[in-house]
Amino acid sequence: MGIDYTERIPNNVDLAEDRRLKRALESWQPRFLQWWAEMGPALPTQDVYLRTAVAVGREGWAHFDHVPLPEYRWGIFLAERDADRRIAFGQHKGQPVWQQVPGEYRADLQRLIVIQGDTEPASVEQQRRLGLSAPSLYDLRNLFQVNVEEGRHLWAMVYLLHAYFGRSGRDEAEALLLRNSGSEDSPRILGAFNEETPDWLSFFMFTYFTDRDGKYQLGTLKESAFDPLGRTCEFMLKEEAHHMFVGTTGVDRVVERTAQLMREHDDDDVRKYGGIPLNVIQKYINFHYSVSLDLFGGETSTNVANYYTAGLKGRWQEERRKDDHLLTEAVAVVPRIEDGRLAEARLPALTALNADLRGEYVADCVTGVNRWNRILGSHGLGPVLHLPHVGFNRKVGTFAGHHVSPDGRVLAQHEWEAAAGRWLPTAEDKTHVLSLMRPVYEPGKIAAWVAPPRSGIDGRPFDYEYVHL
Ligand code: BYC
Ligand code: FE
Ligand code: FE
Repeated sequence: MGIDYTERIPNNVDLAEDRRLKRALESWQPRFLQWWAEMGPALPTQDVYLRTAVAVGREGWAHFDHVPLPEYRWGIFLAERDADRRIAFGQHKGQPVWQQVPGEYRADLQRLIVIQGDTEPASVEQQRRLGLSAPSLYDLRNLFQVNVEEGRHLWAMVYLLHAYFGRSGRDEAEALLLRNSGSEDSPRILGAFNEETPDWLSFFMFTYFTDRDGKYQLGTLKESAFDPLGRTCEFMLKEEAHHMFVGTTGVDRVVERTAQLMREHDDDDVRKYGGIPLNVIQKYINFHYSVSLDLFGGETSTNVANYYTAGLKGRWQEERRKDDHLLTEAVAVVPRIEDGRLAEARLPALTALNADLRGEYVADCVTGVNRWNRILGSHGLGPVLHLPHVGFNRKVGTFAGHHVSPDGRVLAQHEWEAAAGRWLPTAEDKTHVLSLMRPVYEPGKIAAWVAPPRSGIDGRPFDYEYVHL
């Protein structure tokens, strides 16, 4: 089905056929736009070179053009329906997927959708001020592209809430605009989404590590027996690939620039040459990785076991797994702390599914670190960058309340306090990084702390006017 752009809300869900739903969403739309005006990008711009979805299939799904940000066509785009699709796991395995929400799973499904929906506008709020210090027009454009798509991901969840959850769904859709990142009274739901993203190194780390949690969570919701959720997540994942790209290549370019400066001056402390030292990059990795690990929930969780058995949330690449997809007998090994030491526990695999997904995520994160070390290697440096132990700096799950060093030793409180500044960004590190954040808005120019990208967007050169201020 094509996307209907003649409607006030572009969509491929036949919104025109459902007047009540259309009216409800059209009354939410101005509230969304008001939220965008108040909490979205703080830098005023004329227009931005953005991609907009024009189809949901494999080929040529996006169209690029200069668009004034508030006129971006946020819409509702679900991946194509597969009429033969069957539930791939859990107690309803083999049955046709659901086009409606079964009464007994209503509360759980709504909760998953609300948690997913809450993260999307949260990230826009966190990134609100970054436009004021963009290192280039190319980067500024990528920031705004990520922002409009996170806004669209909010639309994706709000559509489900309005279309399938009645009154309480509409109330939750309203509440998604009322909680705010970092707010004292009504914060966002998950920890990482109340942290600050005050500088561009944080932004690149966030899009690498935290958007990547999004990729894995969406991957599990894509498997859902509730077909509209599965289809909406499938299309979101397509957009998500660009967010991963921004993070991966963003950190690449910081590492590249740091390596150049280290070689040029034969000095590790590149601060005096306007760069970001490797040990500071490592601390930012440690921070963003550990808060993102918290997003997977506890290593043992009855919530996740129930979601799986009910068919609401599957595993990463569920259909490629070679087991019974029920996990009633299976056992998994998860880390834990026992008598002040790291140990392992054997548990029913069903209750360990958060740890299973986290394992997939960690393996993916390793590829980024390898890549950054290869960049260092090409300058005759390193490898020095690494991921800290999964127990490092954790607030959720088995490691919460313990102190674990990056190399995996359980520490006493005083040992942690004495060493934390070597592992996590200090006030001094943050001040230095912030001091480098001065906007560069001239086409083809770039800030001194980051290397230019290898190529532009949509075949355009780096010096293209991606944003008109
Ligand atoms: N912060 O049973 P447990 C994205 C709560 S990112 C605060 O282990 P469960 C994006 C938990 O809710 C992807 N609270 O948790 C990225 C539970 O509360 P209750 C977002 C937390 O349910 C970048 C209690 O602690 N999508 O898309 O197994 C930019 C016990 O926990 C946290 C999803 O997360 C935390 N970090 O798993 C833009 C998918 N962690 O029940 C967008 C939907 C746990 O005691 N969510 N708690 O009140 C889920 O699948 C699950 O809710 C979670 C938690 C994986 C988050
Ligand atoms: Fe998203
Ligand atoms: Fe994203």
